This record gives sequence, C-alpha cells and structure tokens, in this order.
Amino acid sequence: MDKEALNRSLDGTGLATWRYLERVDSTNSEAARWLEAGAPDICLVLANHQLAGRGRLGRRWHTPPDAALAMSLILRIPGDKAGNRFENPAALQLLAGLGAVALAEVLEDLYGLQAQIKWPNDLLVEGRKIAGVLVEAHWLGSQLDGVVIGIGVNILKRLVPPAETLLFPAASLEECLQSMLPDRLAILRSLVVKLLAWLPHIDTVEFLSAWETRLAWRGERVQVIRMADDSESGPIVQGHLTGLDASGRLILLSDAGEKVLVEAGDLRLRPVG
Ligand code: BT5
Repeated sequence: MDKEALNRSLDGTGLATWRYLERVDSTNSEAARWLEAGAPDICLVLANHQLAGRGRLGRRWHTPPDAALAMSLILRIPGDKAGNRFENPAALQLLAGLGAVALAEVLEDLYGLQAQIKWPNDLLVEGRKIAGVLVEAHWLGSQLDGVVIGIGVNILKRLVPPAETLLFPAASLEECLQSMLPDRLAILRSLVVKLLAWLPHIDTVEFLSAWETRLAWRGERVQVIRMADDSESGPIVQGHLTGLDASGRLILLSDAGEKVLVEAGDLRLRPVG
C-alpha cells in the first residue's frame, strides 16, 4: 500500500493516529500489543497481509497480500468507568453490530451494494460472505482497558478461500461489482468516518434500526446452532427471526410461539428450509 496515499486517505477522519504494517500476524493482535504499550483512544492498525488473521473461536481469517482490507480500530476505555460510553454492559455486543452496519452503509454509499448482516458479525452480499468483524475486549484485572474492533473485507477475487475450507460461501467485492474494481483506500476512509460517526450512538434506536433493517433472513425461519470448535452440537432454537432487542440480542419467535433472545457467542445462524 502506498504510504502517502494512505496518509491522505486517513487525514481528517478523526483518528488520533494509525499504524500501517506491510505484514503482521493479526491486526487485532498488533492492536492488543499497542493497547498494552499505551495506545491512545481511537487509533487504527492496518495491514496489507496477515499471517495469522483470526476469526471467532480461534478460526483463521484469510488475508493474502494486496487483496484485502484488514484493520483494527482501538478504543481505549477511561480508567474511571463512570460516564464512559461502555457503562452499558451491552456495549460490547453492540460494537460487533457497529462494524457491520458501518461497512454495509459504506458499500451502499460508494457502490450501491445492498449488503446484509448475518448476525452478529458477518457481512453478506447476495448470500455470500464478503467481510467479518471480530470485537475483542482487553481487561486490566477487572477493569476494561480497551476494545478492538477488527474488520476484514475481501476486496479482490483471488483472495477468496477455496469453498471446501469455508463454513459459509464467500465472495469478494470485485466479484460483486463486476464492471469496476473496488477502491481499498476509499473504502477504508469512508469506513473509518462511518465507524466514528456511529460510535457515540450505538445505544440509540436509530442505530438499532439501521442494524435491524439489514439483518439477513429477517422474517424468515432460521435455526441457531451452538458450535464447539468447528463442529456443530445441534440446534438450540428454531423459529422466525423477528429483529433485535435494545442490547443487540437476536429475537426469534420460536415454533412454540415464544419470544427467544439469543446472545452472541459460539453460535451459527442459518436459514431453515
Ligand atoms: C469472522 O470470524 O468473520 C471475523 C473475521 C475478522 C477478520 C478481521 S481482519 C482484521 C482483524 N484482524 C484479525 O486477526 N481479525 C480481524 P468467523 O465468523 O469466526 O469466521 C471465520 C470463518 O470464515 C473461517 O473459519 C472460514 O470458514 C471463513 N473465512 C476465513 N477467511 C475468510 C475470508 N477471507 N472470507 C470469507 N470467509 C473466510
């Protein structure tokens, strides 16, 4: 990535500072190290190539050189918890939604793409995963020290991993856009601006509604499956996906007619039928 072009893209976005690495194990890991070493609030780690990009539950996230956007936004939590934006315990769950909502809006603004959010953290275009979000909290003893929002976006077609290695079909923006090439720096800039614009509002009705309206399979019958490592251990609940509650939990109307709230965790969401 051209460093000057990168600096131009990120100037004036509201970031305190940023770090670009040609190659790193994982931008989330680099962000954790930076937090420990005193990173300021609202800074960014970006890499061209991740050697050990991570998904949830220690899964791998594929990020070969020059073909993806891999970034981690660091939010430092003030020591005196009172009055900070993470007083609400649901905030961490809402941040996974923040990454997904912000990216979906950027793809619509820049390219007119209609992306859907496979709750809690995947972004789909035409039913294929083009991006994932990994939120990690960092604690100092019992005190929350910082939060890292990692976002990986598949830009070029050649990065899409072979189907047999995937839990869910994947695609790249290049494939979705067909006649034009996605602009990695333009997406990056708009994404940072959008993330920072939504951040103070993640516990508002407006934010929840922006998230809810983009939920994949809304109104349809789905099942939620608990995962142990990468193997499924059976459905927990089946029912109609109706929306989100104020904490970002998924609301299902079970087949027995009961309202069931699902917390993000080691879960897999799938359509039924
Ligand atoms: C995610 O996990 O979707 C979260 C991915 C977050 C990646 C970003 S990149 C920047 C930052 N630094 C990191 O180290 N991570 C974050 P999950 O829902 O657990 O999905 C992981 C699964 O997606 C894998 O087990 C594969 O099946 C599949 N997968 C791996 N690489 C993929 C890719 N590039 N595109 C689509 N699917 C992929």
